[in-house]
Amino acid sequence: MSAINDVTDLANDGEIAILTLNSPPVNALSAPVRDGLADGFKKAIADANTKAIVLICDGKTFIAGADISEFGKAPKGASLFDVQNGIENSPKPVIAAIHGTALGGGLEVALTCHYRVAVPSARCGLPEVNLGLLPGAGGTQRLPRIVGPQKALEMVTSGQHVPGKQCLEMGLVDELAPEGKLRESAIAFARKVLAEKRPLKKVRDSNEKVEAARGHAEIFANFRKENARKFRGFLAPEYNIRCIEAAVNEPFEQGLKTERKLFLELVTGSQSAAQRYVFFAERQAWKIPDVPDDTPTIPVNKVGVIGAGTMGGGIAMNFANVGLPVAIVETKQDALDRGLSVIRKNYENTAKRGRLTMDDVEKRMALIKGSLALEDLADSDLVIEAVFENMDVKKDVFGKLDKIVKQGAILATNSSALNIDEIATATKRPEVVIGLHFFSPANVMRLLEVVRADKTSKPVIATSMQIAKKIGKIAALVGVTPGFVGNRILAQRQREAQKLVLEGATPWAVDKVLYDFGFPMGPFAMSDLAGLDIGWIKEKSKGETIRDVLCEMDRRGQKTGAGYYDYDENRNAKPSPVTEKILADFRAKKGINARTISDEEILERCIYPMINEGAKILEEKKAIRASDIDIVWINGYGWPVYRGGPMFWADTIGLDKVLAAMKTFEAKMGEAFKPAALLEKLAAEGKRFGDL
Ligand code: T1G
Repeated sequence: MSAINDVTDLANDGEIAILTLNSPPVNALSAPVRDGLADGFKKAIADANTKAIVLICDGKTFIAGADISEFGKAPKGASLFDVQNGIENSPKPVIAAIHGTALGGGLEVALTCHYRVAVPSARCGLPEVNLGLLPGAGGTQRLPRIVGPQKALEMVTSGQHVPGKQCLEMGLVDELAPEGKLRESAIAFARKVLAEKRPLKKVRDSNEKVEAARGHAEIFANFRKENARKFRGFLAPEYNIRCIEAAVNEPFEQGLKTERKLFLELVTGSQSAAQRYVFFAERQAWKIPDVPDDTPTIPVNKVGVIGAGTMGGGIAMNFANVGLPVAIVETKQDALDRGLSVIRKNYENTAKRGRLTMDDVEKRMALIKGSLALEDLADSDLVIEAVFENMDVKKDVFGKLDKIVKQGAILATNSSALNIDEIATATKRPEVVIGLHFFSPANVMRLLEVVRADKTSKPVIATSMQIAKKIGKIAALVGVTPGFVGNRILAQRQREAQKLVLEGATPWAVDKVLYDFGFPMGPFAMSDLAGLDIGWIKEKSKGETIRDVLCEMDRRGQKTGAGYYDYDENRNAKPSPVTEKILADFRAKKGINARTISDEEILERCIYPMINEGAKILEEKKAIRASDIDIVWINGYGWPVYRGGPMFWADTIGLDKVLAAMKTFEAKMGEAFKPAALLEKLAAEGKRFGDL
């Protein structure tokens, strides 16, 4: 065994050279790794005793792509293309031995090897699109030559990680090795290649599948049409499609040039910068400065959920999905039956879409036990309360749990806004009380706001973050403040959206500005979807707000066929002359002269107060870092990921610009636009939230 450099070793097993990478955490193609590969292959190829070469990685995974942290920096070390050409043009067979994840540049390197062997648990993919990019090292030209253009389109625009067995079926790998026996299997395979004098298979030369698709432009037209809604606002998916088109319509080298040109456009663009920021922000969010990784955690093997409504049911599914038994408690049998049947229906729908088997459905339902007695939660390690959003109701439940549930268990509330410190006062063990704020539908939405109360212990925080990761959530630790981070910031946007409509804008004009900005829908369409009568009490309604008037007229949203919008039988929304009349009457009653409001003012008044509130949240230390606020808004409130989140976006447009506009609005509209001290300070110092 000889060290090529700090991250690369070269050894021989007889006539087989084994080049091993060891660059934790994920053997990313950093400069040292590229140098190691370049020198290692040169040495092995030059060694007369070596007849074939196996490329393998130590650690948890094969190469998981280019080193994302190097993007935007001056290139150093060997170029990836030179490394790949060195491998592909090797006069000796090169076999890639894949475990963990061969992703992005990692799979692209493997695709320049002549053969690939993988363990079944391995997964291969080109997920660059999730970083606002495309596979820029030949992946868009080589992948369709193996799996065909259609499958290549699906893989590069979804970023899916394809399991080993499927990779074998698609021809992405040539053989599966038994788990734990990858190295010896790859060496044996290399010997087989030599013994059977198999050719040096270059993927670039296998053109059958791309030639077969030549002249079938409908492949791409249909794909674009089928995915138009999903790809809306993103640049990268379209650029990936163009590269696969080039693979079909252009010779390999020309296709590589097209890929390079489009890659450079994306990597220097704002969308990829935002999505790369989000990649690291999602990983930063797990790190809590005063709760180190070695903080002891509480074993959670049994979960209790109180309330089998929409939230309670969804929450329970998260735990059953990862094999944890859940007891779900309701007050009445019919409510319990209804809750359990909704859970079963959700699972059965997922099975109908082929993402679960009926056996999976039964296994998960078997893990969810219904109950009418809180006492059945006595032995739970974690109890999550999801009852009606009322402080007295919650304190009553926590008081009861305090008497029933075993010591050491975590008592969590799914409150979306209430003061967790106050809820904790209903118990004698506030140190185990924490907020676990799920988002509806709780079994689908990725975000979990973990709300740390004053007395919440570090083991409870560490355990809650760990559980969040286990159930596949993106968690952000936030402090106790009304509405926590997400809803507190949302309130700013909702307030301004309502005011803009009073001043003369139409609900659909406001919605269009935010929809075009990249949100899945605007605030008024969102309200119609959720129902305008949430928290509305008919007896107390006095027509004081637009919503009151709409609800009094039984325009309660999609469910009544009308709200702010009118809806057809397929729930398609269209602007409503009735709502326009209601608005005009309402303004007249309030003595408001409607004015024309520009899209720019609508956007600034809806977004800038959100950024300002984010700054206040940071000032008050209710969020650890600005990127956590971005993670909350991207994963819980539909902020377009290619804009990086409100705080990142503010940094891209310039805090001085946000501050200036806030001051202008403050002068005209008062205190609501008073700039946060932190915003003033950073703008004055020419700094960004990202510098904090
Ligand atoms: N570059 C740099 N750092 C990376 C990295 C990468 N590609 N992948 C992971 N890390 C860091 C990550 O920040 C974290 O650091 C640690 O590794 C563990 O990651 C030319 C242009 C491989 C499935 O998109 O999907 O190739 O927080 O917490 O959950 O065409 O990481 O510990 O300091 O996510 O076990 C394409 C990205 C790149 C794959 C492992 N590749 N990575 O998941 O660990 S672009 C990707 C992942 C490219 C070429 C193009 C996942 C993983 P820290 P982790 P995990």
